Parts: sequence; structure tokens; C-alpha cells
Amino acid sequence: MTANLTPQYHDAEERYKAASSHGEKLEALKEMIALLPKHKGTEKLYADLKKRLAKLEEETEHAARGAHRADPGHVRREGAGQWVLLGPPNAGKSSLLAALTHARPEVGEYPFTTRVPLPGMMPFEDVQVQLVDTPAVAAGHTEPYLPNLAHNADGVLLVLDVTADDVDPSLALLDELLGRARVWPRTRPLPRDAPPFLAHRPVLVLANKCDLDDGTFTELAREAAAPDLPFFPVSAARGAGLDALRPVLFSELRRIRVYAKEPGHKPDLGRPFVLADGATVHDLAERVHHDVAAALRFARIWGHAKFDGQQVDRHHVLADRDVVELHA
Ligand SMILES: Nc1nc2c(ncn2[C@@H]2O[C@H](COP(=O)(O)OP(=O)(O)O)[C@@H](O)[C@H]2O)c(=O)[nH]1
Ligand SMILES: [Mg+2]
Repeated sequence: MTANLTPQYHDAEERYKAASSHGEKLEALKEMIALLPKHKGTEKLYADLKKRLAKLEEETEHAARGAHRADPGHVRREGAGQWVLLGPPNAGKSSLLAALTHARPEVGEYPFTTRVPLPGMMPFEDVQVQLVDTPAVAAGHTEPYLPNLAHNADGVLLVLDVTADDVDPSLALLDELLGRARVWPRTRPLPRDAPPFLAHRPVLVLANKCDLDDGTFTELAREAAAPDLPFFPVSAARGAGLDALRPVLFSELRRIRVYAKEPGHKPDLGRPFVLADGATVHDLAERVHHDVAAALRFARIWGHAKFDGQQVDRHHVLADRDVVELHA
């Protein structure tokens, strides 16, 4: 009996074989198992894959317990969400991280100054958004963990130097990298035959060094970039365009901030809970404590316009900046 494996399965298998880290290997193997047609002909293969999975999981756990050797393809998410900066050498990725966050990456005249992913937190109103600086993407020089890093992020920023003479090949390389990362720009409709496990994510183009340009190069870069990707001319050196960018980096994450309040107390307006857009009163209660969610009877909401201490049930969908009093 033949196994009749799908192209998607073979694709995952390729990634499994090419994986450079435990995390990547684990993820590819899980996909292989999910994609394996389940019938008599694949029983043995299925058992074999499950065995490999158990072994990998054990090793991963072991590594996590013992070693300090972190997987560079995984940066722990902090704050409201995580953006990964990708771009060719000298585009200004590290300069942008320095301009937008409190992180102090090395900025250099020479390419490949940045060797490992470096996260920084961007303050925005009462939340923080995480940006991750990465080593350059260049022909023949791309770090093997970059696709994984991009796949695991909440969004991707493609950074270009508008004055560079290789904007087109750089965009082609970045496009190819997004493909390997299985990141599908959210502004682009998913095709009917979309492969599984695509990450449908915001992808923005940051056209950097616009301070060196009278607008000509920026327009050429805009034409070279895919027309369905949002395009932001910026200058890391001068700060141009960054004030317009900050709110977008929060809003594109599609998160809401809600402030929990105890009955009879003032709300803690300094520390919002950050939840996914569409989150309900129940989701907030779960975040506060599982017991609170279990015992929840109702909530009162103070928010924009229509709510003013109005009583709602756990299924009520919250909005950004709602103040919620949980009654358990
Ligand atoms: N004029 C100008 N130079 C910039 C800007 N951003 C970065 N640079 C310079 O470009 C070079 C490369 O910057 P860097 O942030 O290290 O680029 P990376 O390799 O993409 O991380 C450095 O000399 C920076 O000073 C910008 O907005 N305007
Ligand atoms: Mg750098």
C-alpha cells in the first residue's frame, strides 16, 4: 500500500531535515504528523514520527532545563506584541531599534554588525511593543533561524535603505524569506490553495534614510515594493515618520487594552490588560485568575459612549480602553 503523501507533507519534511534548531525541528515534525494522511499504509510511518516527536520533546525539555544556549530563532514575546525587523545590511534596522526603543544595539558603517536577534521595547501610550533587530538578509548570508523568528512574530517590518542601488534584489530576497517563513501578509487575500500553517500577519515596509532623499528614491522604492504592503517613509537618524509609525505598530497588532477594577475601588489605569481584539469579559476574567472566571456572575463596564456602569454578562465583547468591574 502506498502512503500517498501530499506535497505539503514533503514540504514539512524538507523543513524538518533542514532545521537548524530543536525548536524548528519540533515544529516541522508536528506539522508532518498533522499532515500525514491517516490510513493503513501510513501506520508504521505515523508510529515512527510519534516516536521521533517524543524523543525531540524530551531533548528540548532537557536543553531548556540545563543549558543557557538559547535558540536564536525564538525571542520571548514581551509586551503587547512582537515585530521582527528584516532587511539588507546597512538598511538601518539597528538604528530604527535604537530610535524607537530603549535598546542600544551596535550601529555600524560596515555590514553584519548585528549577529544575534536583539529585542527592545517601544513605549506607546500605556503599553509596550516589542521590536526585534536581526542580522542582515543578504544573498548567501542569511542566518538559518530567521524564517523561524519571522514565523513566530506577530508582525514583520521590512526595512530598506531608499538610497541603496539594490532595493529591487533586496525586496526579492525578503519576499523569498517571507515565503520560507510561511508568513503571508495580512493585506493580501489568502489564495484558495493556500498551504497549511501559513502565518497571516501584518507586513509593513519601512523606507528608511528618507532624510537623504528629496523624495525621488522613496518613490522608486514605493514602486518596487509590493503594492499591497503598507509603506512608511522614515528616518531613523532624524526621527521623521516615527511618530506616525508608533500607533500603527500597536494598532496592527489588533489588541485592546482593558482596565480591571474591583468593586468599590478605583480602576488601575496605569496597567492595562492587553487582550486580542474580540476578547470578552470571560477572557479578561481568565487573565485575572482562573477562579475569577469560574465564579464570575456579571461585570460592569465603563467605556466609550454607551456604557456607564452598565451590567453585562461574560460573553460581552470588550473594546479598547474599557474599564471592567468583575463580580464573582
Ligand atoms: N542618513 C541616515 N543614515 C542612517 C539612517 N539609519 C541608519 N543610518 C546609517 O546607516 C548605517 C547602517 O545602520 P545600521 O542601523 O547599523 O544598519 P543595519 O545593518 O540595518 O542594522 C549606519 O552608518 C547608520 O548611521 C537614516 O535614517 N539616515
Ligand atoms: Mg544591525
